[in-house]
Amino acid sequence: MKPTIKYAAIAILASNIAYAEGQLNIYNWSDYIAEDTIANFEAETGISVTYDVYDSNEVLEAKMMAGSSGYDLVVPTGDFLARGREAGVYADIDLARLANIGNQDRQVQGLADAQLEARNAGVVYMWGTTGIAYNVDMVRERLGDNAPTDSWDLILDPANAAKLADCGIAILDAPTDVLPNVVAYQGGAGDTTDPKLFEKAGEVLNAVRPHLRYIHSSQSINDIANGDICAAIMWSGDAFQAAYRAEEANNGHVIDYSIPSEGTNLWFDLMAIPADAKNVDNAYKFIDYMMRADVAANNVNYVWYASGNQAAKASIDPEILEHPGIYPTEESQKKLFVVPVYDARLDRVVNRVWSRFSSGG
Ligand code: N2P
Repeated sequence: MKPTIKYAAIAILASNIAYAEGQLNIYNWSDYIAEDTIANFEAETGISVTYDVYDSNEVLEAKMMAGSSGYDLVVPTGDFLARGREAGVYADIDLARLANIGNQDRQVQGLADAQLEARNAGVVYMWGTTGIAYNVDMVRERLGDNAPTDSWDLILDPANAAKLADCGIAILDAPTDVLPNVVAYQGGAGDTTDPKLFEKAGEVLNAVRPHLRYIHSSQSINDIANGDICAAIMWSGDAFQAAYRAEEANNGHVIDYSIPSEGTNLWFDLMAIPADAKNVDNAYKFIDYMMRADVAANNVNYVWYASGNQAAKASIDPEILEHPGIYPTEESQKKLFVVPVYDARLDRVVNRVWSRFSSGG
């Protein structure tokens, strides 16, 4: 008997069955899906998935604008999807092909559709806020019991930033998630399109630049969980993933997240199909699979972001559903704004202000 040959034959047979339905190339945010989702989808559909990740809308946008990315399914934030659509790099979604579309949270999908001025641009995967993640004890040690942990002051006031510099501050490398909030911090409207307010926001950031450890959009999850940084401008779910990792590691670090009282942006990430996607049928199958209530709930329970799926709520961990940092209270909702789609002129200002800041002020 030659067991190895027998096993090899089984393996070949299995792989033929498993991948008989072709390929699907996905490009999604890092730390944004449950560990078993892709394997479950492959096992159930026989589609072979290549799954790559990014941590920046700008990186995704550059790939989409260049074309021939090879991706069939991507997950841009609403304002970036809108700009991509203007440039013709995304296909409309044929909602009639999605059996599970009725599971979507209509209110959330409606807000995203309003931002995009379209009903068929994409399907909201997750949504969230941009806020402040902080190490409760490290911040208290340096700024006292009345540390302004519920205000952008914690990081944007240079006096506070100077005191936190030794334990480490990080800011997202995401101009359209950070600059509008600096505008709001200065008393302006977060959904402004006035270039002058962005120039001023850049000055506020430049003033705290010397006190920052780094500007990066995914490194801070592990760093704050491990106590290597103590305060960060972060996206909601990433902050809770960090809190969870610290808890799991039992390392003594307690991480919390706040939606600043001055307000913050509410964003939506949507599943979308590039105009030049090759495996369009499989992209639809994937979107529909992700909209299944059980699949959507499993993802939320892992990534701690709010879901675009209403039907999933019955199976989402109550700790997540009831958490004001994940599903904002009515009170804090009043202070939330959606970033409008910037035109080319404002986009240039934003990029200039940001590169001055990120390259050192
Ligand atoms: C996931 C980050 C997604 C939020 N790590 C950005 N909109």
